[in-house]
Amino acid sequence: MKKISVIIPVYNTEIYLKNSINSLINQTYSNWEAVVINDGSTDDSLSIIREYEKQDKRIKCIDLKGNFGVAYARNIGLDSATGDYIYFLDSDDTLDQCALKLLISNIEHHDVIFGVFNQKRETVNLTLPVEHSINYTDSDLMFQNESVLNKLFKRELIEKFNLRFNEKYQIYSDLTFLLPLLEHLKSVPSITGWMYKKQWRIDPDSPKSLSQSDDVVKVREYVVRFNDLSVNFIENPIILKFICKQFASYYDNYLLSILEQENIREQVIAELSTVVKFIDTHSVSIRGNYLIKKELKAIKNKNGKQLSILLKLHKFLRIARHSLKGRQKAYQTLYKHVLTKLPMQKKTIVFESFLGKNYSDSPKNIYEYLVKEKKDFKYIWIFGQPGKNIPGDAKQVKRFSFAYYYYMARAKYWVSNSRIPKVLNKREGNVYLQTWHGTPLKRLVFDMNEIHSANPNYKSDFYMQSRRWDYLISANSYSSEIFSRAFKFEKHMFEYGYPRNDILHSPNKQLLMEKYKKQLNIPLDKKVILYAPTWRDDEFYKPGQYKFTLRFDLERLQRELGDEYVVLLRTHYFIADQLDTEGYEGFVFNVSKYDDIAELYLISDMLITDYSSVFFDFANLKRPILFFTYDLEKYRDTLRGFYIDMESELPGPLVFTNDEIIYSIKNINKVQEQYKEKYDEFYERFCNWEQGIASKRIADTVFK
Ligand code: C2G
Repeated sequence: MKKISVIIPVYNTEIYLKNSINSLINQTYSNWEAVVINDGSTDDSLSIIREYEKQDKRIKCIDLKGNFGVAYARNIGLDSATGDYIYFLDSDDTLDQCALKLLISNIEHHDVIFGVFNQKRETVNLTLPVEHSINYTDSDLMFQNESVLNKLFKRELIEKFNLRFNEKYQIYSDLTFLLPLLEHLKSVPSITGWMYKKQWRIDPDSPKSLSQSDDVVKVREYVVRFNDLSVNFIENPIILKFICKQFASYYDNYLLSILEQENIREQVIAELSTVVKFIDTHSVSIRGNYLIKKELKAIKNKNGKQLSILLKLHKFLRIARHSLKGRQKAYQTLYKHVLTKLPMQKKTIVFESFLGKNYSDSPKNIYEYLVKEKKDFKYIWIFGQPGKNIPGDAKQVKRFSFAYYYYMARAKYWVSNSRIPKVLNKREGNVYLQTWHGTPLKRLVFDMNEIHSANPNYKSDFYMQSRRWDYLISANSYSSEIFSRAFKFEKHMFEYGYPRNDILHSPNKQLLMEKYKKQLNIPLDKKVILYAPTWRDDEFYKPGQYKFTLRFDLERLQRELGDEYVVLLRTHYFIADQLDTEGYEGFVFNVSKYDDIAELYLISDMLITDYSSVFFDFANLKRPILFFTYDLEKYRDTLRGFYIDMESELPGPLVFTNDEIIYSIKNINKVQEQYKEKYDEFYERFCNWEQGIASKRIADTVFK
């Protein structure tokens, strides 16, 4: 077995480093050594490396005692590597468990082999045998991304060409290592299959990576490097042509967007003009359309005015091309460039609850308060399926239709209980009331360590979307503290309880209960058990569509409890699976599609849930609650982690089997007695802000 030296430069990556090194330790190919170079980190990175060094003798730590840059750190790594092959890994990135095995078993007699990056930013989980294919490509492809990552080099090759990184450059040093190989390598094998996952540091917490450096600094270094290379290789037409072509794609992929920033445009033009002049005088023809050629000419002549006109035209064409990609893209383009530029409708409020799935939750109560008070506003409700029977004269609009984008763009007010899609940037003057949808039990966003959900960019997306919120509603002081931290929310928090719970304190409770029971055809002489579980982050078909398996033994429940009770089954709005209740008509009612769960609370004598926030709301009624937590360990220890101790702080017992459920229901009075004290404490802690007037207090403040 040949040995691979994996060179890992580290600078302040304590939050990613463990994942990165673990991904190496988990490799199916075991003959590797890691040379981990600490480049003067000021965080905890060094002690993390030292810890790994102690545990695994394949890991060697070199502490540079200062910050010398990634090029220097990698060179030091090369000097002390002893393997037959060299592989570079960045200390925030991770490898699929089969990465090294795939590379080494396919390199054969070649000097280099490379793999592709995981561009889609999805978590990879390859297992052997892996679906991959080997291509033998023109070596250009291996140089185009100008990166040494995910390439396995024979060490002999590195020695033969004395390959080193030029330490003059902070950001763009990789190409200086690779360039000497350009003429030597004719055809290089590459492997498809995502084996290297780049960490995108968009979370506000993460220290920025080198590629996220200041734009002007980046351009300046690029230009210096271009000039250096063009001088060094002036006699070498192949390399000259290559660096000119690279400049063209750098322009297209990066510089174009930089030049759109007016505040730095002049500086960037000044930097770039020498490069364009060079390309021109050496008459290298570079790829690019007519406009790009005109733009480069304007840059060469330092003609900022002309460049600005050309860039506008270019942008317009790009937008037009983008909007031709489908109806949604066209609407989004219109939203961004046209609809949000129309005058704002100062008296329009858009409401949405649970992503348009139903007419419910705090947005509903706030809306109904405004309607009842005959306030002078125009109301829009967003639904997946409009045509609902709702009070007032709100216009119902289909989510993602043209009208949706139109009203989202023009309305001054947005009221929503969950996130609004990323593409809908908030326009200036818009006021966004985020009602949120529950007191948290499960850890939220920035309090979560790892993300198991279908969207691996959950944290960064959430951060971006929540910056738009102007107001947030909190139902208790416990929530306020968590929301400020876990959402990084610093604006105004309303602390009057949840508008959605106003109904639970309504003086007309009794009348309403009868009305809703009748509407659902529930026999008035039967007691009602509501089962409302939550969703599981790791059980999904695709984002927003989760699986759920019912663990209730309906047959037994009916046999043992059917004379006295009926059961309402209510899945979470993320659940795509339909529950099969055939044969249990009259005993089981599937209310998963019922609009507002608060009305179900009202008619229920008892709640069974798991880790859903529903119990915080239901507790307002002071009725018994059971917790059917058959997967407690997984949920608590792997998926989310909880804010409160399920074993000691809940207002009801944890039950794990159908036996226990039936026993507890049959002895519900005893259960209530046992939990009386805990229930009172719980009520005091989580429900004592609720007075039934949250909708009024909030609406009167926000909508003027
Ligand atoms: N809900 C429902 N039916 C269920 C579960 C939940 O109608 N079976 C509604 C309730 O209004 C509940 C809300 O959706 O309060 C949120 O559901 P959770 O199960 O708590 O899960 P989640 O959507 O992840 O929100 O701070 C709250 C958390 O973010 C939880």
